[in-house]
Amino acid sequence: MRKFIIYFVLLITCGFQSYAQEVIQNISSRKNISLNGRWNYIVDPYQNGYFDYRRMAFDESETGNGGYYDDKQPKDKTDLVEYDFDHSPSLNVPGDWNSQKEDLKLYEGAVWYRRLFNATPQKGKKYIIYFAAANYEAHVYLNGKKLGMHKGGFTAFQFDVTELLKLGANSLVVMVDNTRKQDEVPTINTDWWNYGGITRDVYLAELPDTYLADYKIQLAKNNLKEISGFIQIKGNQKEQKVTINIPEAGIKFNTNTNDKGYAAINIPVKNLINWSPENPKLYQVNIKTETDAVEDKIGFRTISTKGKDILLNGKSVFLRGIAIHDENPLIPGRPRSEADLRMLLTWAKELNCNYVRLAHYPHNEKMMRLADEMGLMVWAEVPVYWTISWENPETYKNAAKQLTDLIELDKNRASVIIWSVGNETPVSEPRNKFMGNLVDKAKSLDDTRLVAAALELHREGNIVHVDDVLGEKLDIVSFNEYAGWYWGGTPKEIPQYKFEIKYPKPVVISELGGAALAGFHGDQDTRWTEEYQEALYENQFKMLDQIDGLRGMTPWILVDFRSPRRPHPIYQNFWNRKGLISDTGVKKKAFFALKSYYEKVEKKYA
Ligand code: GCB
Repeated sequence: MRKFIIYFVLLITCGFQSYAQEVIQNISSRKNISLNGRWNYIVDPYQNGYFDYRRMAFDESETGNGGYYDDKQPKDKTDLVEYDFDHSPSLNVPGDWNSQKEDLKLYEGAVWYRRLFNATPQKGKKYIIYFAAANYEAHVYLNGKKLGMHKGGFTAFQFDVTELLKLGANSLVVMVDNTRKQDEVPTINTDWWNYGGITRDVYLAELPDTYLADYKIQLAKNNLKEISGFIQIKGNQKEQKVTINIPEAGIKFNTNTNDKGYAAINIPVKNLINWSPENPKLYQVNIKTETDAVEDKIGFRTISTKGKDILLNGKSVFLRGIAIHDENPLIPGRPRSEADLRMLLTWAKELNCNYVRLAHYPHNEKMMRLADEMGLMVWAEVPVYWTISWENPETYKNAAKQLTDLIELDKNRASVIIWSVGNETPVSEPRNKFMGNLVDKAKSLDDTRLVAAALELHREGNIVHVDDVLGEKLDIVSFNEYAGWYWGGTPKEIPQYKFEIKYPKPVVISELGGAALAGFHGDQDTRWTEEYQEALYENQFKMLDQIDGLRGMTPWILVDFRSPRRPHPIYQNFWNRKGLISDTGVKKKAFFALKSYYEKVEKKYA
């Protein structure tokens, strides 16, 4: 009897806590229909649609029924139903709710989304529903049945719906909850807007029953002469012949997957044109199995460090970067289309950048593809930000999962050269362990890229020390440094500071900067003026040029962005004004200061 109870408890807890599966590689190239568009929604601050009046979750009840996901209409005139998706207002997907409805601008909590769609499922096919991101926690239901849940506001997730998909009308319901919580990743305190909702694309994809689930096709570590990686097939027919064809490079490679559906790939290559910002060459790559076929566009490059140098394809480079949030200031809100993303990267190119820091969380898969295409190297990051719950094992698991998902999804993008495991995390024993484990995790998942974190520094007089123990494990030294803004006096006082950096590695400064309200002018000592910000940049360059290992930087930040931490009614109005471009797209003076500095650096490294 006891055994039975334990079994039953296990069954229900596992059943109800079913998490999303790992996502397939390259969703947009599969046969799919888009589930973007207008979704009806119900705002649910008390989570009435999820819990009954005793606060028991409906989807954990005996029948699993009772929540808004049933998407019910009254059966007859006597029937009581207290919600109605059909007559509820709608939101655009992709898109956060805050920027679409004035009354949701500051809303944090649960919102129910519903999308009706038609399907014609075929026998012998597999169907998945794929969300490119929903912030923060998503509970997903198809035709009244729970598919599972996902945590993490910036990573993709999917569910197999082969069994539940109906011929004709289907109802897809998602409860998205963006409540901030101390033990989550990120935690309650950040410096960006907590945009909620289904913020990225949603797809229904049709796959063959046995399908190409994943692949990695990249140059081997430090080796311009070999493509290495793997193919992973899922389904019943695991042992298959596989062909990888890269026509333009004259490559046709045949192999077989084993009984686990796996094949390692090692392809010797000659005369490949290597991907670089100057020549962002992408090759058409066709992968064919006996049951499936996928096409991709992939660039080939190596990235490594040697002493204080960063080597791209074996050649020393300087990372002329800028930091970017996943926000279009002109909405303002989360980007809704590829054009929004392209606008941000076009600004970075105008600044003469060859590199961007996509802060502080995983950005859209499409952003990485655009960076590939436009020739921008990328620092990609997870939202391990400030004061995470270092001692909670669940928090670590969550952070490690988000890091894994980021690396798995974007591993074929040549643009991505750095995985960052976190930002400005205060040194302590539990933090060192947590962050150290994340570094090991990143390295175990991908040994071909660099691993970094934005560290903190401390000062003694005019000496700035960078000696965080985590630096030992990282490939480059990166830190956020706010001389002239949070410390260090006015801009002209900046050059007196000298750096003592413990590690003989390349230094890539992850943040520096100060704020200015576009159009506000004055002298160089007056805060918030464009002149102050410009002088801050000019004097930073004087100071930073003294660091002999300086190999790059990503000043904070490309564009002004919304933040609840920035209430000043005249200068901020809930915007962080450290952008080089204003919220209306106007370039501030500092934009041109950085641009001309980068022009000089570019010549030096040409
Ligand atoms: C930082 C944070 C960044 C903030 C920035 C600021 O160090 O990493 O997220 O927005 O400072 O403006 O204070």
